[in-house]
Amino acid sequence: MAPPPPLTSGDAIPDYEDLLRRPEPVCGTAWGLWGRADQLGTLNHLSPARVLQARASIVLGDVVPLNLPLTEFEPPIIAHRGSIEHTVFSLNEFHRDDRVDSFFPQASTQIDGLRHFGHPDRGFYNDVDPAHLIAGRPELGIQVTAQRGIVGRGLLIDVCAYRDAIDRPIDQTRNEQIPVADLDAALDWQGSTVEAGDILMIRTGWLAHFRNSPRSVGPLRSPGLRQAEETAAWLWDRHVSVAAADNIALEAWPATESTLMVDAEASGRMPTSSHTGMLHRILIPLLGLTIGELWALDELATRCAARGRYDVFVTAQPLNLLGGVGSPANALAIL
Ligand code: UVW
Repeated sequence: MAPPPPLTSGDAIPDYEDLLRRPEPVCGTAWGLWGRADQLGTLNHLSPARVLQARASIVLGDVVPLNLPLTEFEPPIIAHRGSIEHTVFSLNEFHRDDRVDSFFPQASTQIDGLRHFGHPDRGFYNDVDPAHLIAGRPELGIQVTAQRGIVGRGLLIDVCAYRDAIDRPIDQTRNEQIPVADLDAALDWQGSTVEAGDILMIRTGWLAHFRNSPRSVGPLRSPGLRQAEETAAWLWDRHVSVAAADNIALEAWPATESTLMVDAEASGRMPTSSHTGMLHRILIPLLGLTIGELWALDELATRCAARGRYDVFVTAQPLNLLGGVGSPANALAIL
């Protein structure tokens, strides 16, 4: 069956239930909605009109960087990511240059591009051939995001402060699943509404907890979004352009409480792994959602609470690395 024509401006974006009613091979996906060759996914929500509207979120002119140091996690929190080796050298006494080796772009505050995850049953965003997802090729590379730039209205959802306020603090020591009902309740509590195109920043409080606790020897755990289709639907139906959080994986980590299954693993065709049950597998490849992890949101939360509003102007500029998978976020909020 021929895929449906791409959306034109003025077309309504189908809601998540409509995506589930799309015909195969695009059932449950956003593939083709913005064209068969689209590489931006939900970043398409960041229209020039929305960037202009986002100016209304700048009230004070204060700038709050949202990035941890590149060397924040030493030793690395994810075992397959190493530590930066930074060398400063000079050609003469009055010159300095430098070099970074062993650089893992997702080792600290990061943006995950659309190459990062495929869905084991469905594939990568817009059915891009996985054989093309290699260094030096452009398909779904982070350079697409870099060349577009992420600019728009940001909205902090301080679910940590909300849960503290209702005397039901998030358990930072385990992979507590945060349901969308808590996001809605936090939004009500702080007096905010998600607008189409928002760059969502969800503060779980995990980062502050991790930075203030002695490094434990047990498995790494953090609270985060619940691994459920309901979470994907919530983000999609609000036309969120980017979903970022101050935790390890945006979603709860590890995904051991997940109910999400894929046929490839259920049938034994693919072994289970630490990716089993991850919400990443829906958000990135099926919906084309760019996600952010380990964003430094504590200072922003303090400023937003003092200002009495949680919408800000956000820019994020990933590295223009051809074929890159992820990147330091280089994100700023302007209040
Ligand atoms: C984890 O591996 C926990 O997440 P990501 O690869 O998106 O950083």
